[in-house]
Amino acid sequence: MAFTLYNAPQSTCSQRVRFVLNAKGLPFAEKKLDLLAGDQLKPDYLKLNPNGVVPTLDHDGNIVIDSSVIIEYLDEIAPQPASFTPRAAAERAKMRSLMRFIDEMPAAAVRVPTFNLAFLPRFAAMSEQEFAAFAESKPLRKEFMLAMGRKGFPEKEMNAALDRMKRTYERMDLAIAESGGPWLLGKHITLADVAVMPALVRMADLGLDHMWKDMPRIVRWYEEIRAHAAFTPTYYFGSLLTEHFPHLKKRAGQP
Ligand SMILES: N[C@@H](CCC(=O)N[C@@H](CS)C(=O)NCC(=O)O)C(=O)O
Repeated sequence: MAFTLYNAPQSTCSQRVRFVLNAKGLPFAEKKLDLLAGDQLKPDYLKLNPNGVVPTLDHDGNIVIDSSVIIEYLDEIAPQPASFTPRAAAERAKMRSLMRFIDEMPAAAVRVPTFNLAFLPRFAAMSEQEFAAFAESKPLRKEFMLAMGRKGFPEKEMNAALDRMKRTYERMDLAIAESGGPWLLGKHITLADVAVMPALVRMADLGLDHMWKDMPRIVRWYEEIRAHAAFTPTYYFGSLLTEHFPHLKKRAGQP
């Protein structure tokens, strides 16, 4: 089996896929796209992924797009040594409904503080025309870019995104309490844990992890996932925004 992953080091959606590949010990070639330079919008890449986003997985010529779909695909084709999907249908349903929630809530919400706190200086340097053309070129994210504009999302939008993150932690806390933890669905890590992981890592990277500091079940969950053998190879140097943008280090409490 040969895998090529088109992705970006700092992309949260890519990090989900790298985690599962690493956890399963599946070797993969990595094609790194520069998202700020627009590699994801080049015609050859759009033929693979018409959404113009990463990640895209090429498995022996089968092209699979969308990180949630890719991690389910990987778990189906390589269920050993470690399966990330519960055996019982009712538990699988719980996992999938959490994954839908995660894609709709934190995966989307985390983009607002990410863009406002990390990427904005790049966009602010563009002319109005350059920025409009840049937004126009994005098949999936045109409206998002236009809503943000060169000045960033307004405070109301930022607060709403942070509130959606707060509701995510509450949902995670409830799931862990119900399942007995330490993972969302109990004793075994599942794709739902992998799906939400990059959003929490991103919030910590942006210096916003105080939001769950008084939630011991989440603190423990976060420690467990950081201690997983797949975590370090997934978050190689360049995967965190603080490693790209020095102005974020202070926010994240780093020297
Ligand atoms: N639902 C998609 C979303 C993918 C996505 O939004 N990828 C971001 C990086 S995390 C991207 O490629 N952004 C490039 C852009 O907005 O132009 C997935 O999970 O794969």
